[in-house]
Amino acid sequence: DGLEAILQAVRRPPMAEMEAPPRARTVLDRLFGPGTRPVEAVRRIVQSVREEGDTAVARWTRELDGVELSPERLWAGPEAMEAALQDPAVAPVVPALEAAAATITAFHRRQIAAPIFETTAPGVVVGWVPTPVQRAAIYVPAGTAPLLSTVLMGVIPARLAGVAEVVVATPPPAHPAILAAARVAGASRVLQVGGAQAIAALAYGTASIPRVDVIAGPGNLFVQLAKREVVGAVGIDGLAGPTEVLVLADASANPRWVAADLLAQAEHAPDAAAIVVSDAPALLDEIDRQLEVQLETLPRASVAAESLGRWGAAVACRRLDVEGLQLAEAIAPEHLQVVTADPLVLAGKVRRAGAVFLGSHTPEALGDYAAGSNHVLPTGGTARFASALGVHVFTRMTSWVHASPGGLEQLARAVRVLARAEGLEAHARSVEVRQSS
Ligand code: HSO
Ligand code: ZN
Repeated sequence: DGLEAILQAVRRPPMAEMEAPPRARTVLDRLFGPGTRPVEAVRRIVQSVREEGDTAVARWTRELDGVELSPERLWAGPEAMEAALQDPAVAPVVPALEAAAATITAFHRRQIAAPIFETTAPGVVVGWVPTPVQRAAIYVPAGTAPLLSTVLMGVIPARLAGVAEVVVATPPPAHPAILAAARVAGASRVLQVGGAQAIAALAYGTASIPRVDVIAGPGNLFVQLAKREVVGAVGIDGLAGPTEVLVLADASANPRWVAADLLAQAEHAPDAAAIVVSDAPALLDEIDRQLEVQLETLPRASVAAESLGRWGAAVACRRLDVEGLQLAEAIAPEHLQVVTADPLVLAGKVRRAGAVFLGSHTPEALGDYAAGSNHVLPTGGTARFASALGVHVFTRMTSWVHASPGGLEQLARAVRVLARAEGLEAHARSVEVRQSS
């Protein structure tokens, strides 16, 4: 029916089947042979970095980024980060970075998990104790624009988790604004390596790049495929696909504002998706007109227009709380904006969305930068099971168990019986040997 047709239209192919964009296509053909798929190219890059370490990292950086890595340029340390804060092109942005860092810190601080302890039987205490990972890497794509805000979204939760060393990885040369943001967020240092080679080096370690425990952050198809390749050797936050917004709007919505929100999503990339659903057909018509008007003066109009043409949709429905909600649940969008007279009513029924933005004065852009919530969110329907980036991604939970002599007695019978039922006699005896009688 209608729902299925819409889902077909908005569902992107699985990552492993995705084609490289035209520019990357030429490079892949040259380096790996004609017709090589991204997934295969990434596998080869990851494997070579695993086997050859720094040599392979330097080779892929030369081939793919056209940059000659030298040992002194590989890392940007505290002095380089500090110097970037004074860069005349960056300094005007620093107060805004600090303001955003403050709200992100205030919110993410609340995510720090408290340990729990439970007496499960007399004399037996079991704990669940949060423990930060030792080293984490935040990947920050360079692409068309340096994503300063992404530095904050990754580094701040890692620092709050208590991670001892937080590195930012970004393609060389790191933009000074990225270095400045890394400093504001409290990163330890910046690795000037990008792409699949960066992910492989961070996952397995090389002579000059220490292996990390968790890699988080967005990145292009190659970066995500590399994360998929190394997961297990290292923890990852998730696999980020193209960004999306679904707007549920009723007749009370301002068409100019909704159009502006759709364009804010569409300007990210040609494969970004911006969809609006409304029970007011007149609103959809007006949004359409507004899109045309606003596109005319948008610097990234060609990107936004391509995105809207390929993945944009305006859907009329009878009832937002029935069909609209159904569509939201089926898509499980990264961002959901509820622009209705009473947004809490609808938002309260949504179970599958990366982030929900309530009401007409809450454009997604607030959450992208400065509200304090995280903008690294589950995409491509993964909000069915995944959550926003947060302190939990950098935190492991360790179980603690303590028994007193009486506690051991309490559990002894059950352990002996179960151990012998499993044919594991040594397990049973390890309890028995401690029993007094
Ligand atoms: N909307 C993007 C995040 C972002 N927007 C960064 C601007 N800069 C994905 O959630
Ligand atoms: Zn955005």
